[in-house]
Amino acid sequence: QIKAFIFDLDGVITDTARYHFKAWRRMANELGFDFSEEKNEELKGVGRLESLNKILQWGGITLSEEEKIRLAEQKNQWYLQYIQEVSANDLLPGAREFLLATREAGIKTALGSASKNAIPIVEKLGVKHLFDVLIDGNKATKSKPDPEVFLLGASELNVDPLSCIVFEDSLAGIQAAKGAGMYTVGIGYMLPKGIADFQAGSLEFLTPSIVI
Ligand code: B16
Ligand code: MG
Repeated sequence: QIKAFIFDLDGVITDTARYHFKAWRRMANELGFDFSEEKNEELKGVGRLESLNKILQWGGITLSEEEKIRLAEQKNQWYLQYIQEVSANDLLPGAREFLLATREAGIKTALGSASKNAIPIVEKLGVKHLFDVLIDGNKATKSKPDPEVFLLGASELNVDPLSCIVFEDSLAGIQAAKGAGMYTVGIGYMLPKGIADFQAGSLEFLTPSIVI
């Protein structure tokens, strides 16, 4: 029996990927190379330092750990500037309604994000109170595809991982959810076919009873 829904943030509740892309690209450009939006797909759901390592590899650049930390910090400063203006208008279609319907159906809700900035973002979006539990990149130390973020969500909600459904837009995130033994709902159009147990373009035309 399904007791909880766990939601990824970026790509499911809101679209912060474009701001991450803008900031990482600015950093890459300063280092003298560029990368495409298609490549950016590989960074979705992946933590900050892992993302940086991938980008540096694409640019064929090797740096010391201190230099990497400095660059990751610089990228985050730019990212924080870009997300200043985030408001309820930036919720993806149907996100708020789906969260409300989930709670009305008596199903618990958790946020399961790799982002260290997830909590200020859900505050700006005005949906923080719709989550029973918030797991972000400060609580979860291992990046998706490690299942840690979702297992922590289940544990804080006090439900069996097998009673949870995860809503995810990224490949790393779907792999993380599967590793946690959870049923997966893929959101968006970027996932390879057949990866998630159930696939939908957005939360807009979903109801909790369709996915259970
Ligand atoms: P930060 P999610 C992830 O969020 C993003 O998809 C990913 O692109 C980003 O690098 C990661 O958070 C870390 O974000 O730099 O803010 O800590 O999809 O797991 O909600
Ligand atoms: Mg995501």
